Amino acid sequence: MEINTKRALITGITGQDGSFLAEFLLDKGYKVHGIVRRASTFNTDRLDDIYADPHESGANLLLHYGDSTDGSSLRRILERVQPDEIYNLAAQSHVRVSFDQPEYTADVVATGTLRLLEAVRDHVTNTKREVRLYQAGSSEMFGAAPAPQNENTPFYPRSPYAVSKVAGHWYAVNYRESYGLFICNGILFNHESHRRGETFVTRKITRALGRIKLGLQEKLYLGNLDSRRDWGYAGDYVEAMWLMLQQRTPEDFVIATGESHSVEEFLNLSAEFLDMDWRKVVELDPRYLRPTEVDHLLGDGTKALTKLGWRPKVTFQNLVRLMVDHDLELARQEQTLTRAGHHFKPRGVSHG
Ligand code: NAP
Ligand code: G4F
Repeated sequence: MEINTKRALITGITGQDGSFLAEFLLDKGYKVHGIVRRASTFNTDRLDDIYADPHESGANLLLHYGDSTDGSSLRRILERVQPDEIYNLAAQSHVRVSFDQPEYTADVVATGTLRLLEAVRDHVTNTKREVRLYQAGSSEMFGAAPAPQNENTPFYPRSPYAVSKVAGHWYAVNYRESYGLFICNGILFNHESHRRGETFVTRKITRALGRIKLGLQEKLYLGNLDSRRDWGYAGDYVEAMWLMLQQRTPEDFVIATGESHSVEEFLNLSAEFLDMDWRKVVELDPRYLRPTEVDHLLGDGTKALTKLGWRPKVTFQNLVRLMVDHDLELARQEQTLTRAGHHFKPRGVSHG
């Protein structure tokens, strides 16, 4: 671990990216603070490996209750933490769900970003400290814009989620230009891992095929198999977030692999690793179709390579492999427990 005296604050620390980023920054010697929203069950599973009881001295990961819909909590946390770097990752991040909950999505993703920017603006004015902020933008903002997409491609959002991310992006640009704040927009293409939420298509596939392979589940219901995504590995992408904030001047960057695959290709490769024929177990369920789809996302990450020296390390094949292996192991554990008499209830109906 490197020696560092910097403090980072992560919103959305309990999510996939938040957990990878927290690990990455702890390794760099940062003191890491995270904002956790209150839930009736524990939502910190992804942090279990790095979380230490704050009563123990030397804990470098500290969690605070707060919510992107609650500006006063954000302001209080800023005052308490006095961060050098802020990573705004909090979001209702599911595109399909955003069609069901458009107002809530806008409140968290668009107005939540604005609340944080306002809090940072006042904090910087009052304390004269330099605070650097990373805003989690998304390739969904490109939506229907033809591939490949780069920093100069005009946005054409196709969901309430994407519209909200576009608003967050432009709020961030405006606060950078109006108040001279150090803010970078990362425009990240899809990135996955064994910690990906189970209602996103990649994890939904690897989780279900693992369970079907071991006889724990019969069918996998999916929506559109034709859309193409530029899928990378989340562990690689959090480094790019950090690199952006280490530059001399704040700029926006596309982060992508430069390679796209269809959902069907992801399915094919996952099934191939498991020696299965997915056509026998996958069925279409229109519930998983979107009113407006994004057909093809393919990023051009030339600027990130040139200016940040960033390139992805994990290939598509290795990404699928690591997710399939992880989820087959999870299914094995479930099978062992089932054989020992533990009863697993079916998972609830989801919009995933
Ligand atoms: P994720 O796994 O869905 O995590 C989202 C995080 O936001 C979770 O910690 C969640 O808390 C938190 N959150 C949700 N609503 C909140 C609220 N009202 N107040 C405070 N926190 C809230 O998403 P991810 O994949 O890690 O993505 C991180 C960020 O990057 C998101 O902004 C996402 O939109 C964006 N992004 C992701 C990708 C991708 O492919 N993964 C690509 C481009 C952009 P709970 O754990 O309690 O739910
Ligand atoms: O895995 P997805 O839900 O991810 P999507 O919509 O691309 O969004 C993710 O990536 C964005 C970056 O581009 C992030 F900003 C966003 O927060 C999120 O992380 O769906 C991928 C594709 C879509 O075309 C969808 O229609 O898979 C298709 N799909 C087919 N069947 C399905 C399903 N998606 C889901 N979630 N569930 C299905 O059953």
